[in-house]
Amino acid sequence: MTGRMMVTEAWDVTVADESQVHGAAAAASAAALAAGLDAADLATCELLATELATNLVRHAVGGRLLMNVSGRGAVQIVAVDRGPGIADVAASMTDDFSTGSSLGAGLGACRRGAAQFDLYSRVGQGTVVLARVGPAAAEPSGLIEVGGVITPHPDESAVGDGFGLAWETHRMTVGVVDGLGHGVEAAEARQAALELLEQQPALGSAGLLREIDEGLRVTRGAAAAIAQIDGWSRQLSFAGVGNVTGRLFRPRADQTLISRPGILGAGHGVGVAARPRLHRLVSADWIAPAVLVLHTDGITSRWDPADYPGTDHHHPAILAALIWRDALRGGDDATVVVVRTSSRNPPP
Ligand SMILES: [Mn+2]
Repeated sequence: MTGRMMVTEAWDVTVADESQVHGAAAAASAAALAAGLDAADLATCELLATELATNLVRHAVGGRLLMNVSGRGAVQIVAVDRGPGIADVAASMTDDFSTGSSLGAGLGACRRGAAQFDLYSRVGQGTVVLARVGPAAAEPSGLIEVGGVITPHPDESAVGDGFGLAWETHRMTVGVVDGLGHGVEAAEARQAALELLEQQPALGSAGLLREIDEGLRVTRGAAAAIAQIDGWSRQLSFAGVGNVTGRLFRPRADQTLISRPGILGAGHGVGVAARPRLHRLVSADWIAPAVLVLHTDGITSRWDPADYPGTDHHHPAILAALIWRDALRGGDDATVVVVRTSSRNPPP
């Protein structure tokens, strides 16, 4: 099984009162159009956004609706809040659990409408609801699971961050890119980097960074980190330049993966002697259970996966959204991607 996926378009809608529900639905409809969804799926996106936004107003203390276009044919909608949480998740999914609104179709209807649906809640700490819509809503399955969230700089509609996946039978390549600055020119640099990853994932982490460094010379430049996991040798290789952070969590072997300082594509003036250092790789064993978190500098380092018990039984984008919620710096594009060994199919 091989595939490619690129996540580059994003909306971040604050929902604090009823008047903002309409804006959430409008953003969902824009995301559906950008993903090329058909009329039925577009209507589902609007319904989900309306329902989830209404829930944020009625049951939380407000929150945010994050929407991403996951390549052609898929929209991801994530509602995050720091509200009271849901004490009885199973009861909240039944149809007679009303949002108290004539508009509210209920979380049960959301689950039925979405191609993928997940909900994580802790009493006193808040809730994350994930819904994915569209014919391409399923991610690569198998031994490696990936999920993430991206949000734009608050003053921009173009997103300077992005992430891309390329997978073959035994190998998963994940790239997280932060185009320098923000806005349209940052988005151009990010796009150029992700297209290179899409075209030649077989190059490996260091080789891809070298290609991206070369290819981005005509752009403003970017920070990027590439992680490649070989499921046969159970090895992770990581290479990064600039402020994209990698943290690997394994039992008794947590590790921060260090990116080199610098800007990809800005190497015109850099001496030849400095270039080979780009190739530097970090290698680590990839043995279940392992969780790799990659994030751009729109996210601080002030988060700890121990604060989110039980997320390993949920979609990986749930953990990404929790980290986003609690460590967002603000005033920049932001990306969190979670890559992990499958909790459903542990390797023998
Ligand atoms: Mn940034």
